[in-house]
Amino acid sequence: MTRGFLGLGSNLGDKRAHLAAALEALAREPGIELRRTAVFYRTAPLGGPAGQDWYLNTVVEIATDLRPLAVLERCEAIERSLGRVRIERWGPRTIDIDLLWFDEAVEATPRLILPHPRAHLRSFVLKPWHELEPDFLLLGHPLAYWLEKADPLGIAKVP
Ligand code: A4P
Ligand code: MG
Repeated sequence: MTRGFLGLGSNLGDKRAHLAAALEALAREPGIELRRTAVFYRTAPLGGPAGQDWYLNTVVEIATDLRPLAVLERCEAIERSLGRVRIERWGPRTIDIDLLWFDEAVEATPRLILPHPRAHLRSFVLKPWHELEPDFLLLGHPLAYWLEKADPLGIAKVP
């Protein structure tokens, strides 16, 4: 089994419900074992259109025998299934699922880059990830090292 981490984010509508639905879908997904979920963080939007709403972000640990590209495809299918139900046309996305890191996997195609090229720069990823696994080494450094250098975005744990 390969171990991996996924980052989830929602900034439209009932964000908590979208994250919960995505987590349920991941847990149901054949071939993917959802192991641990960090708490949800309310985070200030990084980039994107001005006036964009705040995000709810979290990170999960999974175990799988699927290849990373297959996991990406499953995650995209989950994004689509959630979006189809309730998204406005052309509106911001209800759920974004990023592959952050997979055991030893290094990929660099336009379709999939691993480890995720921006994960180490983003406190909305690093904070929940650090909570799940404080000793994890990303690109040779502990998450706390990256967290110190990351964007100083407003971030608050959601009770
Ligand atoms: N792709 C390549 N590597 C990966 C990977 N490791 N995981 C490709 C997921 N996708 C990967 O992604 C665009 C393309 O990246 C896909 O075709 C995929 O094959 P997308 O999810 O369709 O689009 P996106 O997420 O809007 O674009 P992008 O550039 O990935 O944006 P980010 O970096 O994900 O940023 N602020 C806060 N506070 N919280 C957030 O969650 N998220 C974003 C989106 C911006 N600001 C945010 C947050
Ligand atoms: Mg993305």
